[in-house]
Amino acid sequence: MANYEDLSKQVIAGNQAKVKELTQSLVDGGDAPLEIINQGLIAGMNVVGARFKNGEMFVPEVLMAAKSMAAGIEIVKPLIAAEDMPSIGKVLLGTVKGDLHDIGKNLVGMMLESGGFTVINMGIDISPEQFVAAIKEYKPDVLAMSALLTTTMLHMKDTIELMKEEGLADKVKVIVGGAPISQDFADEVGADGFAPDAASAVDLCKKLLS
Ligand code: B1M
Repeated sequence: MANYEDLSKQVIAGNQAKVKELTQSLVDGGDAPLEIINQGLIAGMNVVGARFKNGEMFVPEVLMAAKSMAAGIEIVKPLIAAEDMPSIGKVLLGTVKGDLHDIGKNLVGMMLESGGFTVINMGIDISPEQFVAAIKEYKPDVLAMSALLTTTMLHMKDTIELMKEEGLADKVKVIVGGAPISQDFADEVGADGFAPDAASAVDLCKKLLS
């Protein structure tokens, strides 16, 4: 008989096939979809987040775990009404204008989803105007911007300035991250927070929305 602990362990191990098998077995056994998500899939990902933060797990393993969790969610999702899908907030995510790096940004997105957030991932090379238009369209709780280049990180400031001009700055929390970004830089550009890694980004969003 499959159980939540086994499922969590397979998420942590990044074993997609096993996660699918155990999730399906729990579904067939009549377990509630939200219990499978919260007690099995998300519980496993929470362990991954903590281990990643402590340097006990590394990027490839975290990506495998996140993909495994997503594979489990895919099985359970059709059984849940859209409005019942657990979401603790909506995050609009993108890499800034002129910047094509997306590995870290996607990791942040996966960890946020694993942590219970709804994520709208806009992709790469997103201009301040595109961010602002998407804020108006999707009304997120948090705007999360990633930059990997010292030449592109200044677009974070441009985006925040444009949000201020459009009267959106008080409505949406802004977090920034990426290899060249620091807390000092975040303070300088007027962001609400900085996260050095994907797991910290989840904690930061939870803190900002609490
Ligand atoms: Co580029 N690149 N790259 N590159 N690249 C760097 C960033 C660089 C440091 C390499 C170097 O010179 N040592 C350097 C930047 C120098 C600088 O600006 N100071 C550099 C350069 C110069 C360039 C080009 C200009 C090279 C050229 O063409 N001459 C060019 C620029 C293209 C462009 O963007 N316009 C370029 C291109 C590329 C590739 C396309 C080849 C490829 C990107 C592929 C892709 O992303 N799909 C690439 C790669 C892979 C790298 C390195 C090697 C690795 C980046 C990476 O994915 N790291 C990188 C060197 C390095 O960082 N060691 C480098 C793994 C990833 C998990 O980490 O993205 O830091 P990272 O994300 C972390 C945290 O930063 C944080 O969480 C993640 C971990 O948990 N984080 C956030 C990230 N975003 C966050 C957002 C948050 C919170 C946390 O909240 C919103």
